[in-house]
Amino acid sequence: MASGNGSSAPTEFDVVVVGAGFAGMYLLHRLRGAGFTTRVIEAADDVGGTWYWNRYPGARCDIQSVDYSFSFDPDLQAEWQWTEKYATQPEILRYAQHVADRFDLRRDIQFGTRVEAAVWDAAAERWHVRTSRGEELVCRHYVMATGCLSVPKEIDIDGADRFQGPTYLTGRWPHEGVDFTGKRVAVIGTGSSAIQSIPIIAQQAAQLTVFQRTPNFSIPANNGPIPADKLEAFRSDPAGYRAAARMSSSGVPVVPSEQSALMVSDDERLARYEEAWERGGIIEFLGCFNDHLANPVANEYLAEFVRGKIRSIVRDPETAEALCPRTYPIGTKRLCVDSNYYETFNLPHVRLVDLRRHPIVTITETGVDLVDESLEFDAIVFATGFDAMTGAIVSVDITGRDGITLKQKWADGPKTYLGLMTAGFPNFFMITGPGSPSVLSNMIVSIEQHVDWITDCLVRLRDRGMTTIEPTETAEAGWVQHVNDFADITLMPQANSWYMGANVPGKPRVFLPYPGGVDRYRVACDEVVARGYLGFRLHGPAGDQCHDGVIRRVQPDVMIMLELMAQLDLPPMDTMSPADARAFSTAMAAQRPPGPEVGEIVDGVLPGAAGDLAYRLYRPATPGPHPVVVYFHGGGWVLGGADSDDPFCRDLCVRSDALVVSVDYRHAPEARFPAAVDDGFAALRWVADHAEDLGGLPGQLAVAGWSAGANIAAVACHLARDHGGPRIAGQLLVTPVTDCDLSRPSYEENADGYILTRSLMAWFWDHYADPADRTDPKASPLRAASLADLPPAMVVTCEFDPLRDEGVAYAQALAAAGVPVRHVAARGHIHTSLTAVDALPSGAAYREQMGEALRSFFGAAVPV
Ligand code: N01
Repeated sequence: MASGNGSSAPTEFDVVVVGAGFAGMYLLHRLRGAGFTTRVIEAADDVGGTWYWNRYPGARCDIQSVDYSFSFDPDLQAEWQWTEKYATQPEILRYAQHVADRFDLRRDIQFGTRVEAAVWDAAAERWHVRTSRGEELVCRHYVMATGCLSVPKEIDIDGADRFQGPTYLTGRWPHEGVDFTGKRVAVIGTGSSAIQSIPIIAQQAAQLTVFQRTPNFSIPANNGPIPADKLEAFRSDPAGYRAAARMSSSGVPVVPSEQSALMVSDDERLARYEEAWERGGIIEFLGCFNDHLANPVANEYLAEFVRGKIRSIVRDPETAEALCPRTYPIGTKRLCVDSNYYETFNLPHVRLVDLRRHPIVTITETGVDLVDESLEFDAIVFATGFDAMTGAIVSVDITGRDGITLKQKWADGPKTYLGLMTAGFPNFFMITGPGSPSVLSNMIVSIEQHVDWITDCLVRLRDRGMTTIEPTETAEAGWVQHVNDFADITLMPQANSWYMGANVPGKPRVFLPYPGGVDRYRVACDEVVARGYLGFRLHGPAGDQCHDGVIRRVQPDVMIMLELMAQLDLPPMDTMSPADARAFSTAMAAQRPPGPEVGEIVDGVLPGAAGDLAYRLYRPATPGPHPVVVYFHGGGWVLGGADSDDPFCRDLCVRSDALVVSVDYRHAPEARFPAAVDDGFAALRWVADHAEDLGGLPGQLAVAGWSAGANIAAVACHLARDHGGPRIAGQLLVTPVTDCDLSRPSYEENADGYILTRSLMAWFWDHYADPADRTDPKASPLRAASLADLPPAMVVTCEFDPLRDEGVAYAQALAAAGVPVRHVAARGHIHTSLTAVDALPSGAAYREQMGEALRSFFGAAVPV
């Protein structure tokens, strides 16, 4: 039973929580309501967390106050009135104190106490928690609600402790405030904390010198009363407003733009930027087009717009240029929100020192020595940031199963399942931990979601007689992979940001928060529960339970595309006539990005097996002659034409530096098997014979194809081997059809939901070939009597493709027959995703390998 008095006697609780910020407070409230005995340990002498410690002048939230407030209690929502659009630190702290009073939270919070260590006792299934007061608390569940930006980064500037005057850390500001009147003040750092405090310090100081190592992008807060439309939207339907926030990407109910910054005129783009600049809001500003964080060109438009604003505000051109960020994409470091930051540099007593040009040698007793100048100060403010996301968690010595500490486990970066738990540490939870949306979202929304998830979890465990819960290694590794995959399709990893741990010397460079959005994240967390706590091991007197698995395996950009397609509710192609299916696929293709520029595109006609066939030639921009790739398009032998894989052919042309000749063939059902392969072989021969005329290198010929086109490419290699040539240097088979057997496991696993379904594949086969013909090696090359003496191959298969296993089988059969073969298995991809050039960035790495393979077929020095 809880004593609730903070006495030194060992005391047992259901749950011990570290931290009494917004997360710890709401968790205490929920756990109490669910009947769990709970003790919260807090280092400060009151509630508030971040807003208790960060009292520097000008400290405000960069999320609007209406959004940055609890939603769990309608009465609390109704009674609290914010005074400004962006609340000040004192007002937010008052709000936290009001919440503590209103729900009588303080009686279960032990203030002025740090947790120093926590050790898991496997036999007793309890955590032993030691505090700075020498107490030992015992609990079944242990929760770190310590915030993401709560441990200041160590000051890593030589001589920092030599300075004889007062020094201040923005994250540990004196409660009584600081009067800089008449003082010569140095501010080191230009992150959010500095950008907010500099204009206020400048109002008091006699001289202010700002030391900047890396400039930040900042937009004006345009603070004032809460915008009337926002207030009205909230007041008229608080529940609906909060529900929209929970299912938004950022935790703020903003309707995101669906338009690319590249798809509008320069004037329209600029007008949109001006409007967003005036309106303010980091989410709205970055989101005024949908690709600022994904497309470098779009990003640079926005970055240059902000640089233009800086130049227009700051009068001294040299200072203005120094304030313009250039070394990372905008938004990949937290965008700052300011009130008169850039204007402050127009004041005569304010100076900017660009540390890239004038580095600090040391801090001295009286000031700062630069390489080329000594400066004297009365006070120094360090606005040097935090050991973000992991710093506070590993600052407690946490020891899990088998004596492994969390510091050891996270030596190469944090590993969590959903940012909520970590394998090897049963019954240990984190609120807004690494791997969750946390700092990329409105923290209050993310805090409420985590608290609700954890409380519901503990209730379910109790109800079902389970005493421990812990993620499996498989589930955790899968989630870490998913977070990295998501980060990799954005520009975020390009910055040396605290999101990457890059601000702390020696910290592993890992993307820390989950970049997939609050909405998707919530869906994943709920799905884990709905699937019987997928990826968690539950244990207790009632028995053991483990549904092991990975919650998100499809590549994130592919997942988003599938979500969008599901919303469109398109009719299945296999319910259409071939003519309608062709019209439909042509209409879909018209929506694609065009693919890269090539040197030249030429359309022509060549003789097929029974009449003329169209071809489209893609010539590299480099000087020729070039090796030649004969390419066969996908489309299940029913759809498509010489130009239907245009973006992919352009991409192959650029990456392989080869001439790509995409040749058409007769389609089913009008021309059934073997018309397509006969045409394919005839086209191959014609191209081989006319290579020089086309600008190709004679004898430097390869084939490539995708899907049914890869089937034709593979069969063409058999026919060339068996019927006197031409000599083929290599075959690139992308998700090939190699066999007519539709019962392989990949057909079972991926029967539905990944665009190429089992029924669509059956529809293609039915149009293409009679059942009796399908086992013919010209239809099912895997069934050929021999695969020996075929050209070297690259076979690419996709994890979520019904055709995966027959592709794997073909690669294995080629290898067994002595053919040099490289099999590339594209993790998390579907049948159609690798050819979606520019639409799905996660496929680019595989296309690069395809380009390398083609070059290697022609003898270039690249590994196959
Ligand atoms: O910290 P930061 P912050 N020598 O890490 C510089 C949130 N927040 O406290 O970039 C010289 O952003 C460092 O330079 P560099 C918000 O999420 C929110 O300002 O490493 N300089 C950088 O300029 C924010 O992102 C609000 O080259 C050194 C600065 O110190 C996060 O907290 C307000 C240095 C640190 O900037 C952190 O913001 C405040 C060295 N040795 C904070 N070491 C709002 O809600 C570091 N620097 C508005």
